[in-house]
Amino acid sequence: MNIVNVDYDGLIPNNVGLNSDTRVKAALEKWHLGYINWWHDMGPEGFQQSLVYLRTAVSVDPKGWAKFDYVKMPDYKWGILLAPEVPDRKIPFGAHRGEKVWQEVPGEYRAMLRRLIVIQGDTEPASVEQQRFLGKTAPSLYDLRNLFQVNVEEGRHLWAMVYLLQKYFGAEGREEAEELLQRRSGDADTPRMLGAFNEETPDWLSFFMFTFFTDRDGKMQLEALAQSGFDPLSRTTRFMLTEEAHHMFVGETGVGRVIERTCDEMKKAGIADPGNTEAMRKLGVIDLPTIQRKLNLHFSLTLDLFGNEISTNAANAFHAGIKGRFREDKLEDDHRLENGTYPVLRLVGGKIVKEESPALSALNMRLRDDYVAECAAGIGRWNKIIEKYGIPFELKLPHVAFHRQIGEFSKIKADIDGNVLAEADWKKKKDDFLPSNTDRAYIESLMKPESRPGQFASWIAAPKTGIDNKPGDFEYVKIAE
Ligand code: BYC
Ligand code: FE
Ligand code: FE
Repeated sequence: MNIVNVDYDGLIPNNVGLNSDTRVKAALEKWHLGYINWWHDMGPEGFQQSLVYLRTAVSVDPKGWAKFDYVKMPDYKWGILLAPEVPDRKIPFGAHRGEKVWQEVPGEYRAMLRRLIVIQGDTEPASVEQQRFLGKTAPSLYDLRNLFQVNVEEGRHLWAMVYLLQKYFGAEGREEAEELLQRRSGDADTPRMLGAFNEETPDWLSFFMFTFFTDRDGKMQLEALAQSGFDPLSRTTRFMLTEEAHHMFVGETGVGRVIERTCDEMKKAGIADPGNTEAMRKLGVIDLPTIQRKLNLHFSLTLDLFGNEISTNAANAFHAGIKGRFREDKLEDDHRLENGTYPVLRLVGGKIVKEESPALSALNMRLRDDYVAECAAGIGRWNKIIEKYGIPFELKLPHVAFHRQIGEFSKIKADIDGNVLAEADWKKKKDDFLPSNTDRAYIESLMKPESRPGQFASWIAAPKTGIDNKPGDFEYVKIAE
């Protein structure tokens, strides 16, 4: 069969030849029932009968892989799509560097691979659960559509991992696939696996911050897995990355539009001091210091997703050829890292210091550094908007030691500049750094739905262009009564 085109005939669109793989096909069709039940229970609240202008993957050709059309979300074609096989691909790093990539799970790495796939899989439905109430307060039909686009694609990402579990991990894999539908974000007894995916996404500014910061962790982790010597994992994550770009676009432009609206209102009202929160809140926009506090929260929560700075798990996964570095194939070194070192920020005698650590153990740190650099570039673009209005305010990334639950700095309290604080000082200053109850209540008060085509809530600017080049007043969601 043609690997670029997708078989759309069955229940599960795919380019993995599911029709001739009856065992896996039957397992997935059974899992599909559970998935749809999960979607109805934990997917977007309401709007299931509405027609949403969604993009669906219909090919894996990078030049034209998607089509746009009105779809009811439960009818979305959640397919299993692998990027085309790279002929003669070799394992790009680790002890097996240069050997032929694996098409089957190497026995010795089975447990490690399964764990990584399950963790990756767990985050996808978790994010949908976190975002499930946002539809009710969407600031426009354009944003509502983007939310649902992100949601259905995160659903597809779950499919991508479940396919690997069902195809390559036998009974254990089937069990894991079931459990992915059982855990619930924020649940006291059966929470999702990683901390940030049990947090709330209570409002749309959080949603935009989440898609900017947390989906970007998704991107980094997928990039690292796309390098994998286990070829089916590499191919499936490579295709996921094509979808991921839109999620980060939603986040970056979403926050950018909030900033623009705020600056515009400040200028019009002649408010010179960005710290004059009260005046800005009277105008129904989100003041820049509050945006900074939201940013501090989401950045710090997301840093925890990189795991410990020094990690044997990460070292083992690299050594095994299972999880590589960001753009491993573009890096020029021995790709084995058995000798080199890498600078790591550590806590030594209560102080934050940079230490050279064995490169292999420092791989989480390295991926996190690549991540921080991308975040910083995005924030630079947000600051350009503020600058354009001539407003004296600059958004900043907080120090990596700020507000951490995982790793070196989870044992201390630090401010956003990385100064270690005594517990009492932290308590006093916390509301300067993180959204306070008052901030949350204010933002919540703004969350009123706007469902007229082409109209936007008071606190956010219109986007520069439409989705799929649609005009400004396009009806992205036809809301069913
Ligand atoms: N929360 O050796 P360490 C996405 C545990 S997002 C709770 O440092 P490792 C998406 C750890 O499990 C991308 N526990 O860990 C975004 C270990 O426990 P065990 C998701 C944590 O393995 C938006 C112990 O601490 N994909 O796709 O080096 C929307 C020792 O830790 C946490 C992946 O994460 C935590 N944050 O690094 C939708 C890729 N951190 O096993 C989707 C797959 C660590 O000793 N996962 N622990 O009991 C991985 O590569 C790694 O598991 C991690 C952790 C990078 C997450
Ligand atoms: Fe995803
Ligand atoms: Fe995503």
